[in-house]
This record gives sequence, C-alpha cells and structure tokens, in this order.
Amino acid sequence: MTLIRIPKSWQIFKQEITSETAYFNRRRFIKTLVGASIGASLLPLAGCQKSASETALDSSLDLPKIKSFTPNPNFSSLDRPITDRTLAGRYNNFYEFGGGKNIWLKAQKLPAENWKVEVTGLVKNPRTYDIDDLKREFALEERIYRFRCVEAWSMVVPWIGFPMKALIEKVEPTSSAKYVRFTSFYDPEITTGPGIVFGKLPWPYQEGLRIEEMANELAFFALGNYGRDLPKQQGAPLRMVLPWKYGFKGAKSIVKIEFLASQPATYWNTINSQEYGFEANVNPDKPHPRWSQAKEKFIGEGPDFKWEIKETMPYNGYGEYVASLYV
Ligand SMILES: Nc1nc2c(c(=O)[nH]1)N[C@H]1C(S)=C(S)[C@@H](COP(=O)(O)O)O[C@H]1N2
Ligand SMILES: [Mo]
Repeated sequence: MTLIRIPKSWQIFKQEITSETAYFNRRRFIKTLVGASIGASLLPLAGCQKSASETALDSSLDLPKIKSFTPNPNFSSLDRPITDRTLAGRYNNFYEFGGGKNIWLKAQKLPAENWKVEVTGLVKNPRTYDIDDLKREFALEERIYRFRCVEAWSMVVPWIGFPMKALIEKVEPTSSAKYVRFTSFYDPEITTGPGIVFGKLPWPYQEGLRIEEMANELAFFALGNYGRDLPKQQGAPLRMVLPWKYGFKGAKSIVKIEFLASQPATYWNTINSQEYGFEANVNPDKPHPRWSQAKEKFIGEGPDFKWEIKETMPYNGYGEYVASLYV
C-alpha cells in the first residue's frame, strides 16, 4: 500500500479542486489508453494485446444491459453532447475508495450483489427493497441530464432509473416528515480510501434533501447509465441524481433512506459548512469561497480526455422545474 500524506480533511478536497494535476495525470493516462487502442485496432494484424488497465476498465464497464426502460422525452436531448461512457467511468469522485479521480479500479471492491436498501423513519410503509424489487416495481425511464460538480467540471450522463417521487408515493411519509437522509455503503474493511484509513471524516457519506426537493420531478434514483447497470465507480447499484444541485449532493451506493422531522447532518456540510452548503444549488453568481462558479469545464465527447469551457447556468439549466422551491 502506498503511503499518502493526509492533510486536514478539508484540504483533501481543496487539493483535488485547485490543482490541475488530476487533469494532467488523467490526460497522460488517457494518452496511454489512446495509444493502446490504436494498437488494439491493429490487433488482428499484429497480434497486440490491450493494456492491462484498458482491459480492467473495459470489464468494470462490461455490465448487463437493462432490459426495459422508456426514454423520457422531456429529458432526451440537451444543448451539448453526451459524455463518452469510458470518460464518465474513469473520472470519478468516490472518497470511500480514495481522494483522487482515478478510483475506478479500487471501487471494484464494492460488493454490489445482494444489495438491500432500507426505507424507514416517518413513513406509513417502511420497507427494505432489493434491486430486483426496485427494477420490478418502478417504471424505469432514461433521462439525459447535465451533471455539475462543485469543483467546476461537468458532464452529460444518460441515467436509467425512476423518479424519487415514485418512492415517496409507495412509502407514504407521515405529515411530520420534513427531510430525508440518504446513507451510502460504508464498511471500513472495504471502503478503505485514504481519508478513511488516516483521516477523521464523518463517515458514512450521507446526504439530505427537504422532502419537497425529493418530490420534485427532477429528483431521480439511478440504477443504471448508458443502457446498462451502474458501474461500481459511479455508485452501483443505486445512486441519487439531482441535476440542479452540485454533484456532492448525489450520494452513491445508497443503503438507507430515512424520512425525518429535522434537517440531517451531511458529509461535506459537516466537514465545511461554509464551502458545502446543505442546499448546494448550482449557481453561477455565488462563488465557492475559493473559486468562481461562473464557468465550468465540460468533459464531452471522447474517448480522448478534453474539456470545453462553458458558462454555468442557474440551477444548471433546470430553473423551470425547481426555481419555485426556493422563493
Ligand atoms: N458515497 C459517495 N457519494 C458521492 C461522492 C463520494 O465521495 N461518496 N462524491 C460526490 C461527488 S463530489 C460527485 S461530483 C459525484 C461524482 O459522481 P461520478 O463519479 O459518477 O461522476 O458523486 C457524489 N457522490
Ligand atoms: Mo463533486
């Protein structure tokens, strides 16, 4: 195991955001891959083999196709292309598996089989679902959403899943339920990112919403993307997708959903409430204390890693759906 110097917890994030090294390391890695894939295209002739990392990435993305889902026409096209699937699968934030972007291989330790999601708290019908229950009981749709990380990079991802409001209808929150807490998978034997080993971070990763936010048309649970089950690095087998909020609000690999009377503590907000607010709506006019949010680096069509600078939109372009929640 490599020894990594662990700065104070909040600095892990700062380092991740402000340094360009992640991007440049990534670009070097991609260059290697591109080199390898040129090699691979000559494979029948030259008998070359794919590089080990390319093969491992391929197999992390070689997931079952989701059999039946309907593209939602309201979310079927955008002002920008869909991000290449292999880029979305190898440029991730998943601190349980490490503080860098390149965690896709480490995240393969996630035990995504026989998953259970407990829905509990102030509801009339508490229930523990497995993933087959969710696939069977909710009408799956595909939604192509913009995705904006607080670190000022962005992607477009085609998610498959179901609106959160459909779950609300099943479990019937009581009138005292005002907030919802979402908890990610955590097992210190498995989620051994450096922050967990050395740091004092408020694990498990938890996020929260007001119940009206969860009931909004946009709020979505994803069970898949790009037509297939979710890759582990992207939060298999179930994650939150909240396209009008910064990416950290969308917890990955959800194991528990609790309806509560008061606002829950959340992971980044506990680490630094000035920098990572509870609401965290995408807002170009409200700078992060350490950088502007006016523009973003859009990571677009691949497979080569490159980005395009774009203006950030209020609510990430989804104001018509959500602005009324914040008047
Ligand atoms: N459990 C968990 N969920 C998480 C994170 C995390 O570290 N752990 N990172 C968040 C952040 S900061 C972002 S930007 C998105 C990244 O999702 P992606 O890797 O699929 O692009 O996941 C969010 N959900
Ligand atoms: Mo993020």
